[in-house]
Amino acid sequence: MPYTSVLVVSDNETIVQRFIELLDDQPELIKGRTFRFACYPKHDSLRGKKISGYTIEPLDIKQDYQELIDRHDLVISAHCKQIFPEALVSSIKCVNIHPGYNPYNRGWYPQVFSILNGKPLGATIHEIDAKLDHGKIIDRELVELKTSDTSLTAYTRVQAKELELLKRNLARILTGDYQTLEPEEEGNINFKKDFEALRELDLAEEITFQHAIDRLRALSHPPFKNAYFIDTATGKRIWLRVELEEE
Ligand code: 0FX
Repeated sequence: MPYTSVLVVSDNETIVQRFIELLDDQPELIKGRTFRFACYPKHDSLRGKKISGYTIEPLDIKQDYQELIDRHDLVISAHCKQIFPEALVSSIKCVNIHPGYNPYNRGWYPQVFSILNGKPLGATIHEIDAKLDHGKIIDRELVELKTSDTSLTAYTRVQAKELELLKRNLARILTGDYQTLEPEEEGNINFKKDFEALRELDLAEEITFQHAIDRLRALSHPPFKNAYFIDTATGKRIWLRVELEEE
């Protein structure tokens, strides 16, 4: 069944910009349907922003989901930080673009955890069900993780892959004309608190260089200040990140 009233919710400026560019480049995608773009109400740089002919509206999904059910037949989450209520995902088709290779390292910052646990990294487009990054897979592809990668260099590759998958699948998603694949296992999931727990380095911890380098490159994502240790002289945090260069 072709969808005609599409809501795209995103809190990621690059993804939303590219999504709109894709619609501008392929006018057949918008023919016969309306698109509306929204973000988290407190997203200061996206809220109210005009991109091409679209204005990014503030939207509180938890509060306004009934209106979404009444007004739209397809919701696409393109890095939306709000969790979709079960009533929403069970009433209308909801699709998610995820910067990881489901079902591995579902949830927060997949490339950070792939660097640490060696699980596959990639990008996935999937139907949303009641669990996080869990529903039937529409398309996914692996992204190479190099020994010299930091979170930033891996993420750059993942984001390019997400956009490639979006380009390849958007027309099919809009017409509902696609096959799905069940994730082969439940996989694993990481939350924001798991990322936060990695940030403080214990100067007395004895680990191998391998582990230390992996921890530091997983936390190196400029301009963010992620990894730190406490300076015993001043009691203040000292931030650090690494750069790796292949021969
Ligand atoms: O939009 P996004 O790339 O993705 C995150 C989740 O990883 C994803 O699973 C979820 N579906 C989506 C709604 O939110 O996150 P971001 O734009 O906040 O950050 C991008 C990268 O930047 C992240 O992978 C790691 C890095 N980063 C970000 C922040 C805010 C840091 O290293 N430190 C930070 O403090």
